[in-house]
Amino acid sequence: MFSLFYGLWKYLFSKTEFHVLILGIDKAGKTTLLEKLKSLYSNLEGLPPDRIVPTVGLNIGRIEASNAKLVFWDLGGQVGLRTIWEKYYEEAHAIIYVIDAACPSSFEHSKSALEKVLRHEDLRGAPLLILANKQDLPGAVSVEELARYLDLKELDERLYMFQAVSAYDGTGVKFAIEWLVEVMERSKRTEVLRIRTGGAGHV
Ligand SMILES: Nc1nc2c(ncn2[C@@H]2O[C@H](COP(=O)(O)OP(=O)(O)OP(=O)(O)O)[C@@H](O)[C@H]2O)c(=O)[nH]1
Ligand SMILES: [Mg+2]
Repeated sequence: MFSLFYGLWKYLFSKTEFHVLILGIDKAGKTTLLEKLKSLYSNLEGLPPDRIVPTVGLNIGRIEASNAKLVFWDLGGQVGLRTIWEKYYEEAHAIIYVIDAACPSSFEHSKSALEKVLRHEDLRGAPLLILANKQDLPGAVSVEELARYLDLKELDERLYMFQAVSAYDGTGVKFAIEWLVEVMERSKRTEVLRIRTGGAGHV
């Protein structure tokens, strides 16, 4: 009887905590996305876009979505700041890679930065969500076009998805997060991190 109660209690109250890295080159829209996530999923009002400045350190956001606790780590995308990204790789369950879909001149740069991320050993098996951001702008390319352009070879057996979003108005964001939670819950990497930290519900 006790174990039944305990099982129920665990089911209701212990939610896995997932660490999600938000990466991408500068001005892709990472912090705007983080603030939108806070507005969409918590009763905190995220910062409005006109108050967001380029990120130098780290912004952290915590939300609950699809019955899971998510901790987002949003890092600065300027060239000189990207060496900091690696420090967070080992503990990340998944990666959100944000691309300014309305700025084709930045695609090459974005592609090479992403390829470097995907080659890193510490991110092996981490699910990848690639966001074609700024869909509210008239010149934004579709996910199909972006995927064709990126032509990624490093994906191996990684779970990944392209999704069109606007961090401004929130289009596509909830769908993308639902997918992310679902794949993190069944990814081998989550299991590996859980074993490494010796946690049951908490990773
Ligand atoms: N129209 C439009 N503009 C956006 C969107 N997302 C971000 N922006 C704008 O793009 C610019 C850069 O946004 P940030 O969120 O600061 O970009 P970032 O990726 O965090 O940049 P770093 O912190 O320098 O790495 C800002 O002027 C934002 O208002 C979007 O979905 N639509
Ligand atoms: Mg930023």
